[in-house]
Amino acid sequence: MILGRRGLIAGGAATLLAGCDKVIEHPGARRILFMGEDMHRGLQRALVNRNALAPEYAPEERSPFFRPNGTRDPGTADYAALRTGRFADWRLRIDGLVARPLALSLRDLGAFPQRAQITRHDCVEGWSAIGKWQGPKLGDVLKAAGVREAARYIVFSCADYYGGAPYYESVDLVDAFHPQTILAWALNDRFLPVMNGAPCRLRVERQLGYKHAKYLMRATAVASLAGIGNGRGGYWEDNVDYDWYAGI
Ligand SMILES: Nc1nc2c(c(=O)[nH]1)N[C@H]1C(S)=C(S)[C@@H](COP(=O)(O)O)O[C@H]1N2
Ligand SMILES: [Mo]
Repeated sequence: MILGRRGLIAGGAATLLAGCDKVIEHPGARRILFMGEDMHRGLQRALVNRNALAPEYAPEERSPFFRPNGTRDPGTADYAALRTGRFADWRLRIDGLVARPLALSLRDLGAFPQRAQITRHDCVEGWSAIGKWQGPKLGDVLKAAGVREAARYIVFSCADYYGGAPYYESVDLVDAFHPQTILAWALNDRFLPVMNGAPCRLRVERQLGYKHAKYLMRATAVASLAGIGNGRGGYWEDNVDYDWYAGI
């Protein structure tokens, strides 16, 4: 990076700045970056754009059935036990580069301010579905955990294995703190069905479907994706060469 992160945008939220190397990797942002005097303003605009909201829909636009894709049931003994207990013993661990590691129950997630949003899910395989999701903002949960300065990404570990490898995903802090990025525990005003990721899945509405990790077990703040899986930031990124940044 050319400028000091701190000097870049006066008063800019650390949450925005933290994702900024990744923004610069975007070809458009790179072009803006080298436009000399406009550099500062251009970068600011690039960051602001990443915080634009995904479209939201009316209740009657919801799909009658939110079709599942990928894993429909993790099928492990651990998951079966959690499911049998109606997820009372499930905890979402928030750890890594945080000041206060957390282990959150569904009740804990419900105690955060809630956000509900009716959005369209777009899968790379060429289908989409509209549903209403509810849960706390990931950003609020991360603030409660106290994400450290050095953190650049949040890595989500899931309960399921896909083709033998654990499903995982990651986002940078721009997406992590996006107002529509939530830890959803409800779909269409009911607890998540198992096929859609019970008890909790990520909704990261500016990204394609495979980034929306289901069956969440753990969210880890890290400085680098190296050494996690094959180091490319997610199951599909590692195995099928999907883009890490799947912005829509
Ligand atoms: N843990 C986990 N998360 C996952 C998947 C998966 O197989 N396992 N599939 C992904 C893909 S490709 C899509 S399109 C969506 C599907 O979400 P849905 O099953 O609620 O339709 O979940 C994503 N998240
Ligand atoms: Mo997908």
